[in-house]
Amino acid sequence: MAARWAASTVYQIYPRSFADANGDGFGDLRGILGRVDYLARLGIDVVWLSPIYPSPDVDNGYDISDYEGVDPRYGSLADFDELLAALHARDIKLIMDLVVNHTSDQHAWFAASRSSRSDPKRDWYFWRPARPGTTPGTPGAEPNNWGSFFSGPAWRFDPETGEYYLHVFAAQQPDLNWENGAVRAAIYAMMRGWLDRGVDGFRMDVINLISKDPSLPDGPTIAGLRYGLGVPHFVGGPRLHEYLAEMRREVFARYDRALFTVGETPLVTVEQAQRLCDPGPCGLDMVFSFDHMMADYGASKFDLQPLDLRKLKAIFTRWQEGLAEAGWNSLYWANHDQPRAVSRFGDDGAHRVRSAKLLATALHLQRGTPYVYQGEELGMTNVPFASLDELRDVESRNFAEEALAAGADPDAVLSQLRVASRDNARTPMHWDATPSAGFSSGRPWLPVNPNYREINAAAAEADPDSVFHHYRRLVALRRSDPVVAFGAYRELLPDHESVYAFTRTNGAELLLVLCNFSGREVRAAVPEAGRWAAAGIVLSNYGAAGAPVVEGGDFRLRPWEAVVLRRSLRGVTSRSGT
Ligand code: TEU
Repeated sequence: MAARWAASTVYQIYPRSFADANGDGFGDLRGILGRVDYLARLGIDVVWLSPIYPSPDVDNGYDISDYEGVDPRYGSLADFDELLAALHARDIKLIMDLVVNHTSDQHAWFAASRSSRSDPKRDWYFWRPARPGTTPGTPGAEPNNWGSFFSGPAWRFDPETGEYYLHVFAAQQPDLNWENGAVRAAIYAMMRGWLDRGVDGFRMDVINLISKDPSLPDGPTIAGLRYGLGVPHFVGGPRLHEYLAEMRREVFARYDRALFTVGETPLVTVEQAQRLCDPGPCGLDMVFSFDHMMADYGASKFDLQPLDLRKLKAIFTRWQEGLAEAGWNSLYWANHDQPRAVSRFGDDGAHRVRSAKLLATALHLQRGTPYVYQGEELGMTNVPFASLDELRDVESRNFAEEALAAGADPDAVLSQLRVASRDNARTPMHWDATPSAGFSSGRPWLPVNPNYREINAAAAEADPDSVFHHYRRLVALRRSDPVVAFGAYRELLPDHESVYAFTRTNGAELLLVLCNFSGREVRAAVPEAGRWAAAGIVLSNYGAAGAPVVEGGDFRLRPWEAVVLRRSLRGVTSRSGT
């Protein structure tokens, strides 16, 4: 079932940073509307729109105060309908971000819930008394020991009613209690509302966190960490599959058109992904795995280490093989929660263009559905933030606050965040070389990366050798070539420390993908190298310089070289048959 998106490519729009039509420095729906032809030229099939709902914006729209509306800063429902029609007219689907693990603390549901212990909506969220024997509201009195993903405890004390509520993300993002059937019914009704409006599906934010062990027990503690790990009690929780099966019955099954569903599933395992995508019970089309995003973690996500390619390759191969028969892979290097891919996994200096194309090739030639995050197709880079004050992201700011309070050196914290902050991906999209990169005629809400004069869409579209055109070719190739969409994956040379090599096979059609993840020339002992040397080039990031040479049975790959070669065994088979 998931394989129905095998030939599709998804493009993620982070609306506040995509295009600003009204000059308030903040991206909006009419801004996107003005860029739909750009999307059509890139050739993508599906747009995933990060949240556009009304929000107090503590977590950039992932704290929603009204699921049914459009935040006035983005425009109106009429603008939304116009955008949807414009995308559909170009054969592009639109999926919405569905953020239903939590709401904003400004949502009417939470306002009612916090108003009194006897309010009918009290149980829509997790309210608990202080730990027995403690003074409510003092450190250590929280109902359990869980830490929040965004620093500090996962509980906030509400003096009005004398209880705590649970928030696994920011304190302004209280977790919804999915145990309560009325909560679920309200969410399903809201989802049907958007589908009735014509949207084509959902990207489901942290959907594997919605079922919590209702006893909310303490989590394991880790030496050196102040809070316990709640994760074992709410990731892939006891009723997750039941809820998703119900959602399927109550929502998706009621529509007879193809709807696109992708679960964002931190810490998901291959086995869990198979189950979540099983067309029987849950039936998600695909999920986002996080394993490859953690390949370069040191002690934490703010302690990124130089990439060990062998580790990354082993992760890719485990997921490619693990979801070969059941489930389906979402392929991504980047999104609004990750630093820029070319800065993180490539070389954003001398080899920026070539390494950005290499990353694209290594990912888009895998089996699955690729996701392109806005600006990735231009090879946009991390941002040289000048001070901690320039950062807006709640996760980064909380991290900095906690680190500084613990005595960390501010310069060291800034260096960590320059590499790892989510704000790297959130600065405005670069459209052209005019002030503010053509994003806005006003003052952008987050500074524009100073390299926009060189790296921008207008320049990239005009240059046939740009990263943009490489992405365009990859998107088109996936659509036209069944071996890219469906072919079986087999990794070669798993122990090679800088070359990622794999084949894709569909019947008699074979592709070889070779990617040199280094700025050095390297040799790769690919089986049948001689045969491959005579094969046709499908795509390369060395353009007119042609295919890599084979010498003594080895491919010699140039710095950051990525090449895709094609052979057909059809002729070979018929010759040997005569
Ligand atoms: O992200 C969930 C998630 O697990 C992380 O990637 C998260 O961003 C964080 O970095 C964990 O340390 C989703 C959204 O994509 C993210 O933007 C939101 O902040 C989060 O959920 C809460 O809605």
